[in-house]
Amino acid sequence: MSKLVEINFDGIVGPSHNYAGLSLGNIASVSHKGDPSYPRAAALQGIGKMRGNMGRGLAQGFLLPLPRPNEETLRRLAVDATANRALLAAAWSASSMWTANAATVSPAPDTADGRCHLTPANLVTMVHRAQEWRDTKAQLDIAFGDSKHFAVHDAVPPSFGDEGAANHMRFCEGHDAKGVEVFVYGRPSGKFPARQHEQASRAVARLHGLDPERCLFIEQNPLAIEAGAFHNDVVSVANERVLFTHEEAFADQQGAYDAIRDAFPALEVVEVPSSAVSLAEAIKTYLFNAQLLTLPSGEMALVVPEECRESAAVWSWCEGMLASNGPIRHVIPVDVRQSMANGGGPACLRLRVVADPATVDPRFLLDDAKAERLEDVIAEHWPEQIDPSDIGSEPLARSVRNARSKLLEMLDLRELG
Ligand code: SUG
Repeated sequence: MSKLVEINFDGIVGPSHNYAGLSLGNIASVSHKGDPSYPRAAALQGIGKMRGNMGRGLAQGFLLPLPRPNEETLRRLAVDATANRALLAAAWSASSMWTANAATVSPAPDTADGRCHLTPANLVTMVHRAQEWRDTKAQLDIAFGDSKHFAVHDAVPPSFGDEGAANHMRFCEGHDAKGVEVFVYGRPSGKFPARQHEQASRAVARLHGLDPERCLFIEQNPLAIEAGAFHNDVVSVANERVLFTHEEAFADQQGAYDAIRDAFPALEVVEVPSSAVSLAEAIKTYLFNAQLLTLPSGEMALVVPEECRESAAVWSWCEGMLASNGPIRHVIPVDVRQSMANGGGPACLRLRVVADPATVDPRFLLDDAKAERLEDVIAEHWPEQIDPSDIGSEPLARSVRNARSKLLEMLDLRELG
């Protein structure tokens, strides 16, 4: 008898983690452009977050950094010493750490063939992210290679931008029950790109064999995109029957609640009003880029970035929420500052997959002993600091490649070399 649980697959922060200002519309990425980065600390912060969730009794997996610098990108874009720094940095980016953009996942209870379906995101809007999906798929093919339980698709064609689970929410009574899947898309309107195209979301829903009565397509508020919410998961997050959202997340806020409630009557909305936390403050602190988790006790916890505790408005809203009788009973701050400075909070760093852990390749699952081994490899081989001028240097390229091969060796995943 298979036991479906939510497993969070966090991206291990790669050894080339750096701040290149590559993501127009992502305020943190643009404003930290050129800062020195600390890949070792970044990766250890990520492991710390995974350890925290494991310690709470939750299933934890991980995905690996992709090969960087990406020789194929350098070759296909003819990037040499005369090319601009941004193109060079794109080929070096460690952006696959944000696995909420790795794929969209529809758990087995939602799909026509009763398997869990995964579609890697094409990420076409940003050049540094568009190079990810084939290598991501290679990992998904292994981790979820049991075709009795999983189906891994190719990304949808590039004409329609797809950013994966960052724009996807699932409502259900329990993770193992039939769900209602909500796809949030954007429409181009102002100075920033809308990265999720409605037609990409619709294609993913068809590929996954979702019941049209149990999926919804909702437009993100263009004002949220303009304020820096380049993905829906910067302004809302769902878990089981709860939608935790900013008041200005959707183009038609009340219409969104009504549509979800029609399909899923048990919906509970926890809405943060703009009068308590402005859109700008929500985007700065990433209050909504939180992991909303059901603990083994049945209570829900919100794992937020430390930055939330430093904002008087956000923290007093959280305290007020905890004092009330709402469905979210715990708020847990975590330090993922290295990722945050590139616009990636706790929710960006994980891909949720509902599955029986026994059906997943165990090499991608974490336990305490493996977490310790990961920490050892990172402490020994990840660069301590990268300055922007180091990007492109041959000695750094060698050290980054070597760090990744040590990791693959330790995990017995050399086939991803
Ligand atoms: O795609 N940042 C990522 C952050 C992704 C966050 N993911 C979610 N919201 N789910 C992005 O914008 C910055 C890289 C740089 O500038 O060096 C970057 O790619």
